Amino acid sequence: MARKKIALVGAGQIGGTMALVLAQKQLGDVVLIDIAEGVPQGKSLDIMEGRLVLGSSCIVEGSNDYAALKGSDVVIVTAGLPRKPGMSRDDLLDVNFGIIEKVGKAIKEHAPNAFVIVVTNPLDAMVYAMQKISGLPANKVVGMAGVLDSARLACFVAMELDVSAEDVQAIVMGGHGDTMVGLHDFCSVGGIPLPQLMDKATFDKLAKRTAGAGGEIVALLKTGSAFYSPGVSAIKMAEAFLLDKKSVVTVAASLNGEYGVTGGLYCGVPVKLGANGVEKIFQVKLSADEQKAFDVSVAAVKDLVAWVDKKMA
Ligand code: A3D
Repeated sequence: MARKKIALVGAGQIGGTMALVLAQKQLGDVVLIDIAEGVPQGKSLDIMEGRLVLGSSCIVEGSNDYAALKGSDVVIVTAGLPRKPGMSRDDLLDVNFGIIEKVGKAIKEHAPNAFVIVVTNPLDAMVYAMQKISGLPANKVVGMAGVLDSARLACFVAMELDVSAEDVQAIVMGGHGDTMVGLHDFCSVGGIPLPQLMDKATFDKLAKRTAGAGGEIVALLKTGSAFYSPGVSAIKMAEAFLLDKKSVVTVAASLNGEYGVTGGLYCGVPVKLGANGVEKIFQVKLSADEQKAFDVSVAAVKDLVAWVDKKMA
């Protein structure tokens, strides 16, 4: 059986990280695509030359031509500008929409059967635009944010309790912005419900840090945003699709009535990811306060999507 093909559109910090991790995991052959001449070629050649040491036989190529998308099973899109200190994700809306428009048209032309994972910010609005522009079915177009936001919350819970991060289950729903909602009752540590180990006030502090975690890293790096953890989070989603894992993860998915959200608006909710993309959206029972916080988060996404709809009209 031929190897799977994974296209990474955007060969910057996240794209380069993902190419290396994909080669290590040998999930398929990789093509890095970017408008910057030489960058995708240079990064792919660098990884190719490390394959003996990595113990990998994957082919990693670089291109400046969207036609290289042809035959891709998975496309992960990070093309776009990252934040600089003081910027919110929403400040990227105008410039990154123009980029998603070009990439979405290219996916429609060259890779209409792919599973598409959008990482470009502002995430929920960009994945919504991608689905509309590419015309791909909504179950095959998702946004990466919940996997990362949940991993960040799990990290902070693990640090607070001095336990292994891999034993913490956490869930963050809503839009990928300051209004994202961490769910105390849905977290657990080695199977123990978190409320038995941590009071709500402490949890709320960690959930607040999670909502600002991207900005915390931007302020430290000064020249860009987080890339290692976003990269591995997107790969987890690609892996769920490629290996038909039926993984239960939080992703930005198209909602049509779930949680009272309509119109194909994208927002972070728990789903089952497998060979058919989003195979199920889980509708968990939220408390009145959680639902209220989720609604506020959805309203923030709606504002951005209204801008996108106007641009596409
Ligand atoms: P960066 O290292 O700047 O890489 C972006 C790459 O996109 C650059 O190499 C550009 O040349 C390339 N590019 C620009 N326009 C095009 C185009 N039309 N076609 C192809 N390539 C193009 O950024 P990064 O990798 O650090 O971040 C990429 C995006 O991910 C940004 O929008 C970030 O805000 C976003 N991001 C999202 C999360 C989430 O959790 C959702 C986390 C971190 C970063």
